[in-house]
Amino acid sequence: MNEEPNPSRSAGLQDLYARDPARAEALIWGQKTDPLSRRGFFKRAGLAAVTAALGTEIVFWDRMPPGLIPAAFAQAPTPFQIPGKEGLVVLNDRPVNAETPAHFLDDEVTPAKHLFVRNNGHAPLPETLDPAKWTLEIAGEACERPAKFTLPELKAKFPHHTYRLQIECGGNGRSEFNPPTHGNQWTVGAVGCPEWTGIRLRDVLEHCGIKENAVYIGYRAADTHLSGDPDKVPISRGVPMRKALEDETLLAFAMNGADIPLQNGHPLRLVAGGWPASVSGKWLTKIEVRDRVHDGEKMGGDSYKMPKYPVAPGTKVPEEDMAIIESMPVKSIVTFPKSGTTHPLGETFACRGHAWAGDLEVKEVHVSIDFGSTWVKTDLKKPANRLAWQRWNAELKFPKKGYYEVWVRAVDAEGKSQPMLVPGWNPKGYLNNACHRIAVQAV
Ligand SMILES: Nc1nc2c(c(=O)[nH]1)N[C@H]1C(S)=C(S)[C@@H](COP(=O)(O)O)O[C@H]1N2
Ligand SMILES: [Mo]
Repeated sequence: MNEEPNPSRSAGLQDLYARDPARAEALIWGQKTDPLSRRGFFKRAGLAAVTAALGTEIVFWDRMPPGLIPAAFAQAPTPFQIPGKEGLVVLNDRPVNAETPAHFLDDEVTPAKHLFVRNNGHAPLPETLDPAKWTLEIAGEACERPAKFTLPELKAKFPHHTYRLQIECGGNGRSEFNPPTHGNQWTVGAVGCPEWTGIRLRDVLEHCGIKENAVYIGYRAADTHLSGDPDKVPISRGVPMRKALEDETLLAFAMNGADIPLQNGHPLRLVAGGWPASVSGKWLTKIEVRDRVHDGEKMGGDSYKMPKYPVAPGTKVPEEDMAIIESMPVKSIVTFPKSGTTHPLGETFACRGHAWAGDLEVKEVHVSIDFGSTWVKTDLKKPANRLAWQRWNAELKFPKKGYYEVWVRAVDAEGKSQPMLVPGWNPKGYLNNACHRIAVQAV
C-alpha cells in the first residue's frame, strides 16, 4: 500500500503508520480493520486515499464514528469489489458475503476469482496469515496425544492429496423461502467446486491418536467476532468422526494449484465436501477431537439445523425437534447459457451445467422446456472424484418462436430428485434445492 505522508495526521500517528499500519488504522477507526468490507476498504485505504477519492479534505476526520462510510460514497457508481474476486454479487460487506451468478460457475473447476465468500466474522488481517509460521493444534478430550504442528511440518510429514470438492452454503437458495427467513438472501450462487490440495485430516488425527470415545471433531479459526469481543468467536463447527475420517476430508493448503484466496481461508482450511460449507473451517488454527457432539459457535440453537418433521411456513420449532444438517440434498444448476439469452429458432440449443448430491453421486439429470410437463434426459458425466460436482450437457429444439424457461432437475443415486418448487419451509431457510431455471427467447 502506498501511504503518502498526510500532513493532517499528528506526527505520532504518522510514525505509528510507518511501523504498524493496521494498528494505526485501528486507532483511527476504533476497531480491528477488516480489509475487505467496504468500510474496511476505506479503513485500509487510509485517510489519504479516502480524501483523494472525495477530492476534498475531511475536515473533522478525527471525529468520524468508527466504520462510517462517507455519505458521498453511498451512491458509489462502481460497485464494491472484493480484491481477487470477479463478477460476484456482494450481499453484505460486514461480514463479507458474496455469491456467484450462475453463468460464472460454468467452469468444471471453479476458478478462485469466482468462488463465493461467506464470512461470519472479520477475516484475519492478511499480514497475520504467514504460511511459514502458521500452526495447527490437534487437541480435545478424545485426542490421545495432543500436538501442535507448523504448516511446513504438516506438509512435510503427511502425504498430499488433490480432490475436486464441492462446497455449498447450507443457506444457498434462502431468498426463495416465504415467509422470508433471517440470514443472507442467497439466490443460487453460494456454491463452487474448486480443486483442493492438502493432507488428510484422518492421517493427522491417527498420528495423534483417536480415543475410543471420540464422536465428533470441531474446528477453531483465526477470524474474529463482528462485535470485536475477543472472547467470542464467529463460528466453530464440526463433523461426526465418520465424515472427519473420510479419504476426501482435507486440511487444504492449496486451491487450484495456488494459495487458497485470502477470503476463502488461506493458508489452511478444512474441506469436507458435500456437507454444508459451514463445516469447512477457514483460517484453521485448531482441531478438537470431541467426546460429544461439538458445541462450538453455530452448532446450537437452530443454526444449520432442520426440523425433524415437515412444518407449516412460519412455524416456531422447539430446539429438541431440530436436527443438525449433514449431507446436502441433490441439486443442479444451468451455467450456460446465461439466463435471458435469445436463440435462433432453427438452431440446436446447447445448454449445460453441474449437478451434485452431498455425499452421493448424481444418477440422472433432466431438463424441461415446458415448465416441467415433459423432461429430456441429459448427458451426465461421472464425477472427477467422489464429492465433485458432475457436468451435464443437453441439446434441445424449440418448437416455435417465443419465451421459454429451461428447467433442470437432478436425481441422486438413491432415486431422490429435486423438487420443482421450493421445498419444506424451515426456520433458518436452509436446503432450498428447488430446480434452477433460465429464461430463453427463441427468435
Ligand atoms: N473460520 C471460518 N470458517 C468458515 C466460515 C467463517 O465465517 N469462518 N464460514 C463458513 C461458512 S458458513 C461457509 S458457507 C463457508 C464458505 O466458504 P468460502 O467463503 O470459501 O466460499 O466457509 C465456512 N467456514
Ligand atoms: Mo454457510
